[in-house]
Amino acid sequence: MILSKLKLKILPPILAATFAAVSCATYADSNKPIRIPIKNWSSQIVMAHVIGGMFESMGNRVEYVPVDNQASFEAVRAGDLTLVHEVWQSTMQNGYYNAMEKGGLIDAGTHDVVTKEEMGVPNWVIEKGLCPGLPKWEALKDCHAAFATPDSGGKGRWLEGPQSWHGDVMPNRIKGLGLDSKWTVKFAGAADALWTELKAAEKEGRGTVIFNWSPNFTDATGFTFIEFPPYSDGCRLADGGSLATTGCGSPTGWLKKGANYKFPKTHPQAYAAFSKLTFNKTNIGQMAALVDVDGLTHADAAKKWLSTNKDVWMPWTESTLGAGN
Ligand code: TMO
Repeated sequence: MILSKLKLKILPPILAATFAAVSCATYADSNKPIRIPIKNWSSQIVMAHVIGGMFESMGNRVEYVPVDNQASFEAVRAGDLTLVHEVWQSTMQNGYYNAMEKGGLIDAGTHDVVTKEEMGVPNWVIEKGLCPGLPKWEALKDCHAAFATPDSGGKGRWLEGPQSWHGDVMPNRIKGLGLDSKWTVKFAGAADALWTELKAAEKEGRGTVIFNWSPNFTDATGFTFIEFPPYSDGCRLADGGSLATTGCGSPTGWLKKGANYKFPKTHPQAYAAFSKLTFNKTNIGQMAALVDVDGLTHADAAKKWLSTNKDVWMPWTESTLGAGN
């Protein structure tokens, strides 16, 4: 049914309102599910369900898709995933920008936070004097014995995250710093193993060095990143660096979102909300803590976060509903 402009002018108000709603439907989201990645650290998984819950509140359908972190950017490019919502600059910018350059992945904005992914110690390790001189890295030259574990062959142990997170960055770091005769790197099977190690080391009163990141729940519990030589572009072996430079620390960085280039067309309302949303350090720390401190499942943590933070997220979904009128 096509009404001429003339007829539209004389429509009774109620019919005009109906007509406006119909024309608004032109801008409605597709009922195809929005495909959201599930990775292997808590804030990412909770945030996936938070964003999915926001989309559902707008009438959209969502699907959660378990993916390998580094493969996820290519999957967004190819359209197998609709979006990525936690792109950490220091470990993921290569995959993100490669997918953008090939075409198919678009920048969907930046969270309101500064990120860091680095080796460090719980504050009580410093308070107990287990490695005098921390957080400066040079302190590691003399204190390795207090950080030995049954699997470390007498060396101090760094417990890295799963190898799929950063490959050989930390083993190369130890070599670059000339610490490989005193320290060794072990990879955790999953993020949970890092938090188990924090609890076990505290109980046993032994030193521990683990990989960690911020924002995370440990921002509130007390964790200190070790200060390594400053990062510079290309310092890491994988980026063309040498043994002389690969001792560099991790850079601070941004936390970005990305989407398949079709998302704004297939789901204009959901895309508008997704591009507007930006979580801060408190929001992200809470999402992790609901699981890693309070013991909720990821899905329940997201429900709880959504119900207690309506003032944070509703402006992003409400301001898009009715857009296009
Ligand atoms: C990718 N991560 C935030 C776990 O370092």
